[in-house]
Amino acid sequence: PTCRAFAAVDLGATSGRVIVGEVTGGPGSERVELTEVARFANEPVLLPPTRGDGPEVLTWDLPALWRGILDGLRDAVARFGRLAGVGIDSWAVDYGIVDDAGRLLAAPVCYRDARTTPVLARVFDRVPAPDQYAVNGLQVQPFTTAFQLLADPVVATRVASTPTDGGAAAPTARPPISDATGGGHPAGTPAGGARVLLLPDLLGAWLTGVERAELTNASTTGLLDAATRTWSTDLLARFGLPSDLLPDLVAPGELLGAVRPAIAARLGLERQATLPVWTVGSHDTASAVVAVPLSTPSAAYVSCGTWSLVGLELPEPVLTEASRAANVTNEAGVDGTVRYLKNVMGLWVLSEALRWYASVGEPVQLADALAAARAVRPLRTVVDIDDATLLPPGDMPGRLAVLARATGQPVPSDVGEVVRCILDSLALAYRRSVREVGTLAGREVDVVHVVGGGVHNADLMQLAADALGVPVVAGPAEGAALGNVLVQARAAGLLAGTLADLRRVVERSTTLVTFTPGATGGAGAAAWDDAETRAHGGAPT
Ligand code: LRH
Repeated sequence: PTCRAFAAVDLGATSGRVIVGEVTGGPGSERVELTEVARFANEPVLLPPTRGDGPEVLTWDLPALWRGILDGLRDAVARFGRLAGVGIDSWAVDYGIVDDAGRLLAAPVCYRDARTTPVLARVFDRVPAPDQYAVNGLQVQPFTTAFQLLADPVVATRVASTPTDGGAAAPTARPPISDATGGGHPAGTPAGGARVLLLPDLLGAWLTGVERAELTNASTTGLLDAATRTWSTDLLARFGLPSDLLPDLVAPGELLGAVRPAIAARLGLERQATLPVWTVGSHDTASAVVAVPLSTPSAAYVSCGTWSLVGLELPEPVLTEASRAANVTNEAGVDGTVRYLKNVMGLWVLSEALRWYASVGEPVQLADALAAARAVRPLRTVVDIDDATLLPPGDMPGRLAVLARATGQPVPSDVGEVVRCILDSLALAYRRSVREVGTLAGREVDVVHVVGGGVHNADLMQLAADALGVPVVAGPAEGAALGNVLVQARAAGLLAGTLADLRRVVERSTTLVTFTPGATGGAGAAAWDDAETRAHGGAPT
């Protein structure tokens, strides 16, 4: 019989998973059944310099991830006998650089590291934000790949070593944007065979020996033209980056290559000749959006995990000045769609707060923290959860206290008050973001779908419904893995049709739970309006 089991490698910023999705049922009634085969921690580590007093660098433990992936795939093969494919997705923007022989030059740096700060001070003078947005349609975040590359000493020493007089990118020999780059690149300076590979592309190249840049994740680099969906040679030149630093693009749903024989042997693949690696929406959010059971253009989504990505699926990018000013991003989705969305800081703030309590000797379980939060007065203290101080790892309760004081609100002082503040503030940000994207895209949102691990947090789902004032439909929880499997299965010919057809498979495969505004007597519209004012330092009304 045909093999119908696909392995999704889904890497999140706090854990990685290998999940097998089996396609069952006949044409028109297919379902996908997910089995979690492996789950492994993903914890970045601070690496100090060996000399001087430079900062420690927050670095991904890539060898541990690679080990987790191979062990997981081996378990998947052992359990399912054969696999019809592998697809890889992960968080966006981060990358490894390989040399002309394909050897990794340094451990990839975590996007929460502060290394881009000096670059950010200069990059917008050189390439004004409106010029960037007009081409890439991308939100401004300190961790955008382009800014990381400009702060990367590997780019400086291995890639940018050709001294130049400034060339086309800097006609008057102005200093480079980056401290790191030796002298900037004239457009077209070769990268000496070095290549930047986003993490899923790097892992895919390790598995297959084929170097490509998958499109959805490429759209988070700041270097992709949002309209043409090709690398922007113009932006590369203006940033002073070599034009051949990036590999050729590939769309999701293609055959990347076959797993190399040496690795196949390690996976115990005796029962099959080859194992294909399919390209999927390798940006986890792109795969998650595939699995959102959207049924109308007026439906919005929240991909709720470490981040909360709040937005709409659109046929075309919105590149207006108003959209740029609101920092709404146009990221590439599967099948030519646009993920028009806002990054909300997400459950990171909660998980990092709990990690902080544990680190100071006051460990608390999530369930107990949520129970304590339930007992706190609704909307007691609300902050702008997207405040930049909440991005790096550290003392979340302390940072929330600073934000509370700055806006003249009661300081959340125990676990319950801190967690209540986080959940209320997240729901408030969903409300603000859904309104913003709806207005800018000209859509009146009447239902919001939530996918990702956050759907297990019923308190947050009800708060979201209360804040948004429209029904919230929660599920599936493993959105990214399911979207990953769906795109593989379609590429392999086991599913057919458009995203709408794939979403019917999602509906058949998942139990969705609807949360109705006010169902548990939560705060009403006026209270959320008032909270919005307070979160930004306005007096309560
Ligand atoms: C979510 C995510 C998000 C990016 C961020 C870096 O995991 O991929 O879409 O903005 O991580």
